[in-house]
Amino acid sequence: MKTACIFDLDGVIVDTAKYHYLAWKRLANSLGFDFTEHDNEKLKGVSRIESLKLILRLGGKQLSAEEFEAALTRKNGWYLEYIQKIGPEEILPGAAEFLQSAKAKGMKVALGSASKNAVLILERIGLVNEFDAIVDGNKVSQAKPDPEVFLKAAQELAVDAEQCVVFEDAVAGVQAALNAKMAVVGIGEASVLHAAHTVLANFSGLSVDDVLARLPA
Ligand code: B16
Ligand code: MG
Repeated sequence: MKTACIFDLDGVIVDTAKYHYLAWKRLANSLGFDFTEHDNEKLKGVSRIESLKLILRLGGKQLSAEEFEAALTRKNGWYLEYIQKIGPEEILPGAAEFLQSAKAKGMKVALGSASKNAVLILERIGLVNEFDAIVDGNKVSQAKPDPEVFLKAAQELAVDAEQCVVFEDAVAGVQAALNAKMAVVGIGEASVLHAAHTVLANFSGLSVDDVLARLPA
């Protein structure tokens, strides 16, 4: 029986990918190359460090260890600037209502995000007190598709992996949930997230019962 929901943050609860993109593009431009929205798709769910490695590969650029650290700090500074303005209006369609439907059913809810800015974002959008557990990029050492973030969330909720349903927008995140032996609902396009047990365009008009009915028992 499914008794817990674990939500990814960026791309599931809130659309912060566009702000990550603006900050990475600004960094790439400052290093002398461009970074397109198409390339940004590859960064969804990918940790900050792995994202920078990927961008540098795309730009054919190498940095010393000090320069690499400085670049991460610069990018995050710009990202924080961009997300200063976000509020509850940036919650993705139906996500807050869906979260409430899971809680009303007595399910436990956790956040499982790669972002080190997750708590700040949850505060800005007014959802920080809605979760029974928050596991973010500050609490894990292995990036998705490693299952660490979701296994830690299950541990904090005191439930077994098979009791959990993960909601993920990224291919790496779907794989992380499968690696954790959890049920996984993709949020986005079925053609991209085909490994998930089921895929929704978004949460609009759906309750947790609607979604549980679409999962294998
Ligand atoms: P930060 P998620 C991920 O969040 C984003 O999808 C990814 O683009 C970002 O690089 C990563 O968090 C790290 O974020 O720089 O804020 O620590 O989708 O796992 O909620
Ligand atoms: Mg995501």
